[in-house]
Amino acid sequence: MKTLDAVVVGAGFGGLYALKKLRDDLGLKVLAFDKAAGVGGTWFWNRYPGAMSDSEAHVYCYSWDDELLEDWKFSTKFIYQPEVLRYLEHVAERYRLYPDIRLNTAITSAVFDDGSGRWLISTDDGEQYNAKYFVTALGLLSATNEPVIKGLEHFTGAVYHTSRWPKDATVAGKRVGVIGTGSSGVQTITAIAPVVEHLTVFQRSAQYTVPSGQRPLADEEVKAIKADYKKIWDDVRNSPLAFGFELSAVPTHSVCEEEREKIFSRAWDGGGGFRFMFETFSDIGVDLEANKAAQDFIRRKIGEIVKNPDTARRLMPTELHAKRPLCDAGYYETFNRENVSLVCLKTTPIVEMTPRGIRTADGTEHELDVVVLATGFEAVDGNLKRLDVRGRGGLRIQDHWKEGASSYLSLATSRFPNMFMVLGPNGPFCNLPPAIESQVEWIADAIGYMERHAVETLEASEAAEVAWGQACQEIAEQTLFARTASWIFGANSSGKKHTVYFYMGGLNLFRDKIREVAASGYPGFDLERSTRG
Ligand code: FAD
Ligand code: NA7
Repeated sequence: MKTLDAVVVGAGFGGLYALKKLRDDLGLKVLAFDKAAGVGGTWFWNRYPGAMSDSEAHVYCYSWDDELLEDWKFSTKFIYQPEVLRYLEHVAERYRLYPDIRLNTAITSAVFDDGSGRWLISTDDGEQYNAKYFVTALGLLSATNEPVIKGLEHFTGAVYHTSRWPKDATVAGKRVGVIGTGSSGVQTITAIAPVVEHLTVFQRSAQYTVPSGQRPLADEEVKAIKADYKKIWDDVRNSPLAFGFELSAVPTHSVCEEEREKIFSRAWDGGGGFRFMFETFSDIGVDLEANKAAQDFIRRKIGEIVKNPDTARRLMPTELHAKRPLCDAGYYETFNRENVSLVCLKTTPIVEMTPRGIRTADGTEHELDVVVLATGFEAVDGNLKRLDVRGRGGLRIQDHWKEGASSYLSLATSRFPNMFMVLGPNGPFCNLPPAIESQVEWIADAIGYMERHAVETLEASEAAEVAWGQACQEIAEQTLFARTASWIFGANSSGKKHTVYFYMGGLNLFRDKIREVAASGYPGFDLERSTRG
């Protein structure tokens, strides 16, 4: 058994920064583990064609080192997967993190030992570690959601989940079926349609998506952003969504119809799903009539773009526009291509997979060479629940969270002392790198405090956890997101509890809250001090 101060799991945005903070700022003996063969997390795994951030490049990065910010070379409005991956590899290289990262190594169990007050951690290569701190940075969109489809094993073609896309996968010239039309599906469909022989899209829910407006950035634009970076990051950290633009303060129906149309059209032409939802008007996410105006605008656009009226109708969502907003590189236009067809699973569900393809309820066998599962993730708590994690008295995390995942401030959960979560349940719903930074910095500060004050264990109290969960629930209920089935509320994968998984009060207020807790000696946490020495 090897002895460490801390174990970090995950080597994406969260894990890399946690390793750096704990090792370099606190001087702890730390190792980070990732089951992936490289660093990058999300951006290591999601290599599907068209994979791209929908946060704008200049705010989809770390902000804690001015030199790193200066060196960050982005040349487009949004960033494609290979570029984000290169960035994170560069970070690992630049801060000499690799020697303390064990790749291709999954943590299989983490058990809190009540006697010693330490975590006993096992890996799939048979090693065991003993550490005071256990920091999870397992990702909130990382545990794949694999649909259960009868006969999947009989299919003789290839099956790829978007987030496990093999490096050598080819779809060019093939008959491809894509199941799922969330962000990953929309990006994949739009990217592969021009190169495949035939594309069949299996749509469960029609989607609201707007153009991304992806474009190259001129050198001058990048220079101007960099010159203004201090203010940009101050604004990001002090804004609810942290996406680097100002949220509208104008209610949808405070302007006349003509003006409304103009504002929506400008946002459509400028691009960006979050901008369309939050920069146009202040109430699309909370007011039914406002939401309907946004829905109607997008439905009208679908009607204008898609030439076949029946296809257009089937692509038009009828639900609220209140899932994570999507943006695309010509998604609706894709359905004007002769080699693309649309199957609506609500009217003709998949019955089974056959050796040759997918059979739907109308009896059609859709012959395919490749099936792409763009079916998303068991979001937020998926990876933690797939691990054997046990807290005080051997309590399994699965049992602790049987009524739904919970946390205090998304950072910790009761009965799991010294376990800190980056992007744990009920964390801020926003552009994620600034949320990750805020959380990692809080965790490092808390651990630093423990080290300085001889605190053996820091543990969220049950009461604080319950109160935080209720606060998150109350805030979420004021939004329309709570009334729409999506991964944000755990409604996308079977067997998952539909409940609140995010703090929708904004990153700015979240940061205020966690700062205040740290500054006032960690109320809501039980601290056990050392009786030794
Ligand atoms: P991840 O990057 O998910 O890293 C978690 C790591 O934990 C993984 O590498 C995984 O292999 C590892 N791991 C899990 N279990 C174990 C185990 N048992 N043992 C060892 N290792 C383990 N967010 C935004 O804010 N803006 C965007 O534009 C955006 N675009 C996205 C696009 C896609 C396609 C996806 C899937 C997500 C996107 N996200 C976006 C969310 C994205 O996940 C976060 O922005 C961020 O990358 C999360 O970093 P992380 O370090 O917390 O987790
Ligand atoms: P999402 O947004 O969860 O989308 C998954 C899609 O797959 C969505 O259209 C689902 O339909 C569909 N789905 C899920 N399960 C099934 C089954 N069993 N059968 C048919 N269709 C299914 O995941 P993404 O990967 O696209 O995006 C996740 C986030 O990553 C995204 O928001 C970005 O932040 C990056 P549904 O709409 O639920 O009816």
